[in-house]
Amino acid sequence: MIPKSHPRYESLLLRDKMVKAAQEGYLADSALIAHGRGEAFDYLIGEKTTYPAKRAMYVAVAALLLSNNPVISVNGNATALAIDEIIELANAIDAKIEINLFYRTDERVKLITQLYKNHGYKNILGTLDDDIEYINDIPNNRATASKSGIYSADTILIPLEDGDRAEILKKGGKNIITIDLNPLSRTSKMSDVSIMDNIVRAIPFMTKIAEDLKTQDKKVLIDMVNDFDNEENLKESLEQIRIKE
Ligand code: PTJ
Repeated sequence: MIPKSHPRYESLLLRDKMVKAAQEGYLADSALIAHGRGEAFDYLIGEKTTYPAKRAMYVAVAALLLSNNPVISVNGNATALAIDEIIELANAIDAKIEINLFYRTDERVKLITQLYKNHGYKNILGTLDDDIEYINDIPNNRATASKSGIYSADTILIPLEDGDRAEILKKGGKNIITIDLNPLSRTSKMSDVSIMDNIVRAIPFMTKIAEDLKTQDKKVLIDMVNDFDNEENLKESLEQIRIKE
C-alpha cells in the first residue's frame, strides 16, 4: 500500500498498475521500459498538462467529432493505465475501440478482449474472431487492422504508438492523433495532432472537452482543425521541457 502522503504517490500508483498488468500477462515484454521513458518526459514537464497539450486536445476532439468512423486504438500500456477512461471517451465521441498490439500474440489479444468485456465494453474490435485486413496490402503484422475499425477509419487516436505502425497508418491516408509524452518520437512528428501529455490526464480531459464541443456549430470545429499547425505546436510542446533545479 502506497501512503497518499508520499510525494510521488500518483507516479507510484501508475507503476503499481503496470506491474499488476505485467503479472496478469497482457503487457508486452518491453512495456515497462516504454512506461519508464514516458515517466521521464512527464517528470520534465512537471507532471502537468501544458498549454500546447490542451490546445492539441481541443483540436483532436474536434477532429474526432467531425469524423465518419473514428477509432481509438488500444495496446497493453494504454489498457493498463486507462481502460475505464478510454471506454468513457469512446462513448462520449461515438468512437470504436480496437485492440492493436505492436507485439501481437493470440494470448495477449484474448486477455485484453476479456478485460474490455469485464469493464462493460462489449463491441471491442481487433479480437481473434474479427475480420482482419492488411492496410495498403502490406503483408506484415504491423499492417493488420479490423475491417470495420482501423482499416476503414478516417480518424484514429493512437496513444503510445510505435513509429513504424504510425507510419503505416499515415501512408494509408488516415488522420492520426497521438498521445505521446515524447514530442521527439517519430509518432509525434508524423501525426496530424500530437498531444504531449500523460494518457491518464489526457483521456479524461478529452472526454470533458467532448461534452463542450458537441454543442458547438460544425463550422467552429472545422475552423479549429484547419487553424492548427502540429509542427508549431510540437515546437511549443518541446519548449515546455525545462531542466531546472
Ligand atoms: O502492447 P503493445 O504490444 O502494442 O506494445 C506497447 C508498447 C508501448 C510497448 C509499444 O507500442 C512500444 O514499444 O512503444 P514505444 O516505441 O516505446 O513508444 C511508446 C511511447 O509512449 C514513447 O514515446 C513513450 O514516451 C510514450 N509513453 C509512455 N508512457 C506514456 C507515454 N505517453 C503518454 N502517456 C504515458 N503514460
